[in-house]
Amino acid sequence: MVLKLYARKFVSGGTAIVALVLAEKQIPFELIEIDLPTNQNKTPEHLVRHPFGQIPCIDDDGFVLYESRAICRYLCDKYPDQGTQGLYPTGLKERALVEQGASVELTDFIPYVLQVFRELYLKPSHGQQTDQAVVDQALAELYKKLDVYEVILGKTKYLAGDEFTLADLFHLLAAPRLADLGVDIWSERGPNVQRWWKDISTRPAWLKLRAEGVTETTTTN
Ligand SMILES: N[C@@H](CCC(=O)N[C@@H](CS)C(=O)NCC(=O)O)C(=O)O
Repeated sequence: MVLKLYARKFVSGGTAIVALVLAEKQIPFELIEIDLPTNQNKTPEHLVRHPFGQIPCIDDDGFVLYESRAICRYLCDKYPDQGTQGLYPTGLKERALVEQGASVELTDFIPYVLQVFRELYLKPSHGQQTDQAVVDQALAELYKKLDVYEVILGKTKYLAGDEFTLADLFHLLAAPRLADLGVDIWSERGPNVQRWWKDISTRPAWLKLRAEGVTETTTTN
């Protein structure tokens, strides 16, 4: 049975990275659209799939999984020999380096992006006022972290070595949100960070996804 992706067509957040792994790995899937504005993510039926009432989640022939980064890892492990290779290497040290980079994304990168997103998007859309001081502080902290990325990326092409891996790919989760808010965190960063960001954010599969939205493919090409 073809894998079911419960998500939105709109490329954003966790859906963005899961859809990108599906595209990079050329995995057929059916898109079951969950509409957030009408709270389809909070129905009893969806809460069985995702107890936090969120998207994305998958149903792979009865195996249900939520949390976008966990889904990406699962898909890479399940389909090692198709599509883009090396996203989640199996060698002990290679994988440890990917997990190191993935932890950095989760603890040193995305929390600051989410603070900015909360202030500039979520609060205004709930009638609350943006606290510009919080935005400025979050961006200042983020830039200090990206200065460290600059050092790392001066030594290797990507975060976990010289191959594109999930450690890099997970950073794309933030990209649509920042772009939609008109927040450019990249262009004044160091040359290595700029080179890396340009490289990962212009991958053909990512550009196609951004242009077309999440588009299911139920057969292998
Ligand atoms: N940590 C989760 C976050 C999922 C998440 O925040 N999903 C958002 C959409 S991008 C959502 O479902 N929001 C609705 C809600 O939380 O009620 C993941 O990476 O999958």
